[in-house]
Amino acid sequence: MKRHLKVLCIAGCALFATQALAKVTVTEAWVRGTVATQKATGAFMKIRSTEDAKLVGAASPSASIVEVHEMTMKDNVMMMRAVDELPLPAGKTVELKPGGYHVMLIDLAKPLAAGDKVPVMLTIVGKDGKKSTLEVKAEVRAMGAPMKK
Ligand SMILES: [Cu+2]
Repeated sequence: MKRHLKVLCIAGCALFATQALAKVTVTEAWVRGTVATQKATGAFMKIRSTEDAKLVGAASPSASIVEVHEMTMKDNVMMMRAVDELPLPAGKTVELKPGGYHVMLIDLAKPLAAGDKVPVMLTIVGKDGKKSTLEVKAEVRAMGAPMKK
C-alpha cells in the first residue's frame, strides 16, 4: 500500500513539475515547555507563503491531538477556539504567537523540556487547492520564557 502511494506521488510530481508551487517558509518555530502534569501546550512560528495559501491542519508525533487555534478576548476572558483554516496571504508573514493564533498540542506524550525539538507537520493548501505538508522542528523554550520579538 505504501509503495503504491509513493508511485502515485512520483507520477503526480512529474505531472505538475512545470507548475510553480507555492513556497512556504516557516521561521522561529518554538513550543512552550511544560511541567509534568500539563497535557497541552502551544506552538508558535512565523509563516510566509509566496502565494495565497491556507494552513488547514497540523500534526505532531509529540501529541495525539493537534489543532490550529485562535485566542480571543471575550468579556475580559481569554478564550481559545479551533479554526478550520488560517489564511496565509501571498508575501505576508503570518505570526503565530501567544495571545493570537497558535498550533495547539493536546494530549502530549511526555512533558516538553527546554531545548527539546518537537516536529510539527503543517498541512497547507495552495491557491490551486493542492495540499502539501511542511515539517518544522520547533524548539522548546522554558515555560516562563518572555515573549520575544
Ligand atoms: Cu489553544
